[in-house]
Amino acid sequence: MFQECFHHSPRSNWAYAYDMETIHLRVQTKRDDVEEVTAVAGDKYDWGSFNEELPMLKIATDHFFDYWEAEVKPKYKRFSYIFRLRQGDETVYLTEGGICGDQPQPVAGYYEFPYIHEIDLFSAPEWAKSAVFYQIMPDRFANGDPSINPEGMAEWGAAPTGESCFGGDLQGILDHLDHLTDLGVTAVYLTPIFKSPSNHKYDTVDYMKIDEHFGDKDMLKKLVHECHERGIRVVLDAVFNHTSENFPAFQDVLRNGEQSEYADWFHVRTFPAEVKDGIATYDTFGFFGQMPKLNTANPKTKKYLLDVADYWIRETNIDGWRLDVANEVDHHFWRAFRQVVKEAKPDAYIVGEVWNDSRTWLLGDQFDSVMNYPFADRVLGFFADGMIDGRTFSEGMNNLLMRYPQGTNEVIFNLLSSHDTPRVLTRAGGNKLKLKLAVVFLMTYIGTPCIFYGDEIGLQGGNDPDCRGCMIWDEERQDRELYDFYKLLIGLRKEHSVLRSGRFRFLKADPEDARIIYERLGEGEHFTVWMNPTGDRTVLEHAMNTNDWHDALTGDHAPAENGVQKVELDPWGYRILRREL
Ligand code: ARE
Repeated sequence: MFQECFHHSPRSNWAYAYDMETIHLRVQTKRDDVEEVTAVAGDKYDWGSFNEELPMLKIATDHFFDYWEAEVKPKYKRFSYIFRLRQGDETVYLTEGGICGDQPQPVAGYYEFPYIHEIDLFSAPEWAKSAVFYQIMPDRFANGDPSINPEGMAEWGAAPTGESCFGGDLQGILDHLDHLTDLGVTAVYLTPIFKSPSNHKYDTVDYMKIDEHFGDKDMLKKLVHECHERGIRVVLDAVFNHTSENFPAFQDVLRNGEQSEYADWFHVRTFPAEVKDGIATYDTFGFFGQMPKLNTANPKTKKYLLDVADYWIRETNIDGWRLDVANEVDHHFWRAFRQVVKEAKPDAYIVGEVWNDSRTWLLGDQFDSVMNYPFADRVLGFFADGMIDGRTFSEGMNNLLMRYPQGTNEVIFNLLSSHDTPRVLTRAGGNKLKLKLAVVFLMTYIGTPCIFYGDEIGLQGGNDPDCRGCMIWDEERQDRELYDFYKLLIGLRKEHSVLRSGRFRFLKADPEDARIIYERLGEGEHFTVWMNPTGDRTVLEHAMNTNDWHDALTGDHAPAENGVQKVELDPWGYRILRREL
């Protein structure tokens, strides 16, 4: 066996408490190398207990490794353990002290899970696990109150630019809640709404005031109330990494330099704070001098921002925060942020914008979730670009799944497009069939899905600002067939909990073949999804030892014949089969 490929670490995504009774253990081995992995566990205060053998299931395979997992339910919330790995007649033990040929006597060298503390559990709000999110850019959704239109407003529907405003506002969202209710979404994420000079509002001037072109606090309270009446939660965008250059504290620094009482609210490298030859003498978001970076480690700055987060929850009853450029703000701040937010509303949802591996923010002490852009990259790379085969796609998805604990995967914020990326239909080259396969995957995969406004009616658009076009409300100009498809899949996800919390596994994902089959397996239901991302009709077969399968969308019986399930698929077709357990 390739022992150098063995890996386990007694923490993070390798050993974690899934709930108060259950711990998940994971081990990595070289792909197709090891035949059997068994966890040998016991209570270190009861040496006679080390006879509990837990067979581990191979739950995922990526390009290099197999991943094995076992569930342990220790009697006293603690246990020690090692792993036995076997290949043919070779058996070795993987321990914290290294690799042994014989089972070491407990407990020297054994891994430990010392104790399951409820306060340490990763616990995201239950509602977020079954939510279907809808992202709205308020300026582009609907103009409900022309009396607060911005100066020089562009005509609704004109091509968006980096500067153009279109007059969308909170009243406009309120006026169109029926659209959200009918579509079936259960949560909205609004891009920033606080006072800002830009059309995107990611450069805040006043965190305590809603931008006058969007409405006011009472309008937000009314919108949140109406959303709640409809079972829709509301998440706002917190831009705490930086402010606008017009933010009063930064203006004071520009005027008074080092003497300013706010000098340490920012990261000024050399005074005077200024932009010289296009380069700022202070840290910024990116290289944007108009977005000075906040020093969130400064106790006064920290308190100011935490008070903002607390205020809007308590004042308007919002349900959570999306955290802008979250990975560039310090962890101490986010730990304090979580305390404040969960104190204000225990089931508030905290979703960070982090485009990369987010393990250090998802240990339970900071975020509940992150925007899963790696999911979007892999899914669109497979269904939209069509450049990889099923095996490569499964390797990418499995590698991403194994990055996080199961509880994190169940509530991670899965998206295909946002205000920062091209729209799905544009990414799919205008091919609706490719888009539909990506959306079927989004809605039947593990994690909380989010739809970017307008994707459901066929809006197109490339990179920012093209992806931020105005919503189309004339139904004659909407793609109503596509809308009905989104509505159908959202309804399917909401109806079947196995699509939210069931185990995900590829059943077919082969080299040189784009056709895939995957399953979602839960307590009372079993789903299999069959996909043909090719231009040819095909028949997929898979051994299925029961014939009580039905089409999950039409209800038609889909019996297996002689233990083999056969599914005919059109070019770019899919089928979703379901059976009761
Ligand atoms: C826009 C244009 C710029 C232009 C600028 C001029 O995109 O090309 O030069 O305008 O003002 C906001 C606005 C943007 C604006 C930007 C700067 O929405 O329209 O730019 O401010 O003024 C990285 C960060 C990630 C960030 C993206 C944009 O990691 O946090 O870049 N996303 C958030 C918001 C944005 C917002 C800001 C941050 C600033 O969601 O909407 O922009 O508050 C890879 C990398 C990622 C990178 C990603 C996208 O995947 O791994 O780290 O994200 O590409 O570039």
